[in-house]
Amino acid sequence: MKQIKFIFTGPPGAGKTTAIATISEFPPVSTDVFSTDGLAKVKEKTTVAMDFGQITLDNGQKIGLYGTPGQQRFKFMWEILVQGGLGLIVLVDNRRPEPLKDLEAYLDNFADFIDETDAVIGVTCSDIKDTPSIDDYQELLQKRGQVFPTFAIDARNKDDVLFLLNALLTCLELS
Ligand SMILES: Nc1nc2c(ncn2[C@@H]2O[C@H](COP(=O)(O)OP(=O)(O)OP(=O)(O)O)[C@@H](O)[C@H]2O)c(=O)[nH]1
Ligand SMILES: [Mg+2]
Repeated sequence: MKQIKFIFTGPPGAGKTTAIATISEFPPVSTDVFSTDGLAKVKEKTTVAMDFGQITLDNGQKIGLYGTPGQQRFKFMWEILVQGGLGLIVLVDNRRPEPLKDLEAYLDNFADFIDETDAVIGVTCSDIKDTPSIDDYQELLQKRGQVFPTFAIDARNKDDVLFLLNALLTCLELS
């Protein structure tokens, strides 16, 4: 059975590297380096190229888990990473000043890929800041005519990340 490829994207600190590490069946390949810019105040390290992990479903299907860098300056990697991808997981960090705008920016940046595939959205860090609410995200998506499943998740929690993954598999009719 051929491995399928899912891509995790979203702003810096949203939890892409963490989510992949949480569910990968082997320690993921990581390209994190110490942050040298403003992000250093928020977290020590940032992804400069990609994350790569893997999970095998009960039916034997292997899913490659690819994480993009969040920072705009590594945007050139995004197009490379989506090649051959089957679905997109957008993580949004509710702690950031304008999470709804973050979501819009990532949906716009990955618009071509989403047109060909499908997406789900995970809102992280709602334990720290509970606004915007999931209803606010859904309202925005409805306005855009892009009604993707949206859930509050903690990227450190295996069940939460698996739930998101399963939602994407269901959308793609792979489960
Ligand atoms: N409190 C809280 N912390 C979270 C949650 N989800 C993730 N985190 C933490 O947020 C941070 C996310 O960091 P990364 O996984 O490196 O984020 P990233 O999206 O890969 O960031 P870049 O590679 O810089 O784009 C980690 O310190 C996680 O432990 C959550 O739901 N609640
Ligand atoms: Mg990362």
